[in-house]
Amino acid sequence: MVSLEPNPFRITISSPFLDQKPGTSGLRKSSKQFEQTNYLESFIEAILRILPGTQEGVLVLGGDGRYGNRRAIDVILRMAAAHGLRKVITTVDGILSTPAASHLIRTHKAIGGIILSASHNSGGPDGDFGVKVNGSNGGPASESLTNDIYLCTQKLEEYLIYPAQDISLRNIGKYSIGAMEVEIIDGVEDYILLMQKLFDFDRIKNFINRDFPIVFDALNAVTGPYAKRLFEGSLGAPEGTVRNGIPLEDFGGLHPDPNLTYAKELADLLLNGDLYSFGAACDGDGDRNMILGNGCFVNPSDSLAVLAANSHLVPGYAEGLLGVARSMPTSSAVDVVADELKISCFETPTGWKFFGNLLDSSQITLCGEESFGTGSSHVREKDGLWAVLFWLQIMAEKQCSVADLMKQHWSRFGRHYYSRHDYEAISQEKAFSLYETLESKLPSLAGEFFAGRLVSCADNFLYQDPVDGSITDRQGLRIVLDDGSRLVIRLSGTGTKGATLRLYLERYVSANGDLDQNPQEALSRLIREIDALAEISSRTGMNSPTVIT
Ligand code: VG1
Ligand code: CO
Repeated sequence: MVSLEPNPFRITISSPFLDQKPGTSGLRKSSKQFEQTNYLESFIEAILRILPGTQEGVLVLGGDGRYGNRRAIDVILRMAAAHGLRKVITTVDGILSTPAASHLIRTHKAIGGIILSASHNSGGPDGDFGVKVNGSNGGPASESLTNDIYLCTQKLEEYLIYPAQDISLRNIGKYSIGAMEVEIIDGVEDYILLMQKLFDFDRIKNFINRDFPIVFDALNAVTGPYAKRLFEGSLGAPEGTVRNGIPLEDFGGLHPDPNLTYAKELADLLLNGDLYSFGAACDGDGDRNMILGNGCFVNPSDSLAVLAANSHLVPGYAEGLLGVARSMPTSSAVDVVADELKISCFETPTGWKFFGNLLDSSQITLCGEESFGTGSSHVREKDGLWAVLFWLQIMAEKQCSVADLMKQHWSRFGRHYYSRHDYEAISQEKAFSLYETLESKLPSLAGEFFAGRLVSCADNFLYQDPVDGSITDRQGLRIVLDDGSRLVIRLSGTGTKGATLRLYLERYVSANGDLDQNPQEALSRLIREIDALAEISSRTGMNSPTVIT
């Protein structure tokens, strides 16, 4: 057959370009770095060489709408065609949330997906860009796949790409590049259908429209179109329920990180106002969620525990949970629930990829991280809007407020006072030396007293995957005390400026103890003593953390 298309170009690259392995979820750098000649292209070349099944395979592609998305989609389509893929599925305007991408990969039996997002990092020409790679199970690429992609970038000499093509992403439709088909679909619809299978929309609709006004902040990022169709469409909430609902290239200057610092407007509405009974926000790519009630902030570790304890009220989970999992720094609140439900509870390193094997082998149904991430076996990513619907369904069934639900939970299971302190943009050198010095002190801590309690374990967390036996070590320093209190310190794998040090603090108070303290006060002794031991303020020169959750 005669092809009217020109052959793909071979572009020579001079030197290896990645200075370090991609972090917790993909490659995340400043937009400026991604604009360097052949930078994006080199990473994509490595992905397309390493991802199994590219010949004749189907790939899912989209992003959170940030600056750089459109150009990246164009480049990836042309490179995918040059690598012999049969088809790439992308979406109108390239808008695709991370959980929706995970769902599409699974339903279309794709070889994987490329999601263009730096998640909760800021966007725009002066912000960050990122490339996440997902495998055929719909989840973030495994450690070994990420490693192979990284090694491949170190010896690349050329990449393959088709010359520029004219493909509009404005409407749904089909195009071709060489022998490859490009299908542009509505990126929202399939996701809404999936949610309708898991939740009882009629009951939620009745509940929120009776006397339970809700508000959702999309922070000008990817969840806007999804949330509008869900809340203002299917669930009949009034127009205006979704704030900042149009994805903007620079997120309108907002930092799309749903926490009390960056989603301040929403937090004020709920914590200092009386207009709404429930508020929620998601991050740039839609996989994180923050839950607020009137006068009440829900700690994400507690959120996971509440979902697990009440899952029988949600149609999609009424048959019970296979098991649960949490990342190591996440509080043990869900462990207590799992105990009572008599199901297993796994502790994994930070990063969603570690839940993949447990979900795939049907050992768990729910999982979560302290970093505003909760999810289930319905996809292989954490899912922000799913968590919001889960909360709404529980409250619709129990006819109660967020604050009441939290009180009920603690008075049944006890309370895990919990906080995360982030020290952002400190120098790499200072961060590494602080970390290494603390690590060297750990062996002598075991059996000694710390903050008035005996230290029962002090180590650097090592994880052995229960399914494939693979070992991942050095996943965070932890000090565990004999009353269950825990202190964890790790360095972030998603920051782009210097290093970010994360300190996680946890203290358990049983159901008959004082459940009504301010978390920072309840944790004050641990905070003081870890600062002295790890020399955080003296070494960083910072008197307080950048963000407290
Ligand atoms: C952070 C969170 C981690 C999360 C990761 C990706 O990583 O702590 O729990 O899985 O971001 O989230 P780190 O290494 O910076 O602590 V997302 O929403 O950026 O995909
Ligand atoms: Co995210």
